[in-house]
Amino acid sequence: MNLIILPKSKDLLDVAFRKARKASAMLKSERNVIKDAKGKNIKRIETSANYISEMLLRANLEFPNMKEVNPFYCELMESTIDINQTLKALGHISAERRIILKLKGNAIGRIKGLEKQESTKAAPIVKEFYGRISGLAKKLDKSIENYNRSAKKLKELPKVKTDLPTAIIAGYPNTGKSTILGRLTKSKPKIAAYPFTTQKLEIGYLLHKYQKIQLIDTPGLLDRPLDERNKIERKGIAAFRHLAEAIVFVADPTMQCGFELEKQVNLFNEIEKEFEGIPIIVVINKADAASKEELEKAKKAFEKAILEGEGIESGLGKEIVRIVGEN
Ligand SMILES: Nc1nc2c(ncn2[C@@H]2O[C@H](COP(=O)(O)OP(=O)(O)O)[C@@H](O)[C@H]2O)c(=O)[nH]1
Ligand SMILES: [Mg+2]
Repeated sequence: MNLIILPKSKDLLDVAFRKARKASAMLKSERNVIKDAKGKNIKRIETSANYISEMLLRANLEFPNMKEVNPFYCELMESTIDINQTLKALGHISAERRIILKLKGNAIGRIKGLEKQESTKAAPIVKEFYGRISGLAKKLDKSIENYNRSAKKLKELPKVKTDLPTAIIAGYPNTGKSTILGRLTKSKPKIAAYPFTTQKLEIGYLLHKYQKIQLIDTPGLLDRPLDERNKIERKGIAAFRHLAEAIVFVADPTMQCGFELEKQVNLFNEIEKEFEGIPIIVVINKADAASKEELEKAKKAFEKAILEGEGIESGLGKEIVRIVGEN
């Protein structure tokens, strides 16, 4: 997500006042003393207030509307940030912004109302205005901090396409998931960080006729038993339910991956339960390297599986397109 990180109040004010000084100095001097004082001091107020207001407004505008967020991201947001606290911080920021704009209007009004002989009264009005917005901005620091903490986390959410038909790849480490993704999508996968795992998602796109299908490998997520995860990680895993039209489960019959077939079957059963209703395509990979016995055993364990070794594009690619690509 593209979100602004707000400066602390001190920095916000420093920049605002510097911009105000500059903008007012850029105005050409007026011969008429009161006109000159009014023009320059109003410029200082306008420039400083508008800058702060724009920054604060951006935080509110850029933050996603929770009612419109895609369910996948919604679930990820719920498990990575405290949404209520963040919305409260944004509410505070928005309220203070409105007060700053009101103070701006008042101060400008007072300057405009000054009489001819009152030109020296303009600068003190600005000073008073600066003092008041400084006080207001400082009170915002806690909310800015809370908002920023969430914004930083949201900025790190993976950029997956929620509008493309998508298949998620699962299976124990070293069963060949990345290899399959690479072969199916032919281009180097995009890498995206995902909360709850130190590893990165690998995202590739399978092109079939006019259709583009998103394939996501999920190292660190769907590659070990779910009961080893804490509640928040489970939510991060469950979020894929909103994204996946199909799951590709990769099994390794050779034991080269280091996990017995029974364990792999258990993981399959867990995933099937977790993603109930979403079709799972099982791939028995490394068919080229497996012995006859290993293959037979794997085929028995996973009925209806697709065998893969060489020529992966053929069977699996077609099956993904058949299941995922029809809508
Ligand atoms: N013999 C054979 N080896 C494979 C096959 N697919 C992957 N491998 C090897 O298995 C190892 C793990 O593959 P990788 O794609 O990184 O597995 P991942 O951890 O599931 O992503 C690598 O050394 C691959 O070269 C295959 O079809 N046949
Ligand atoms: Mg991998």
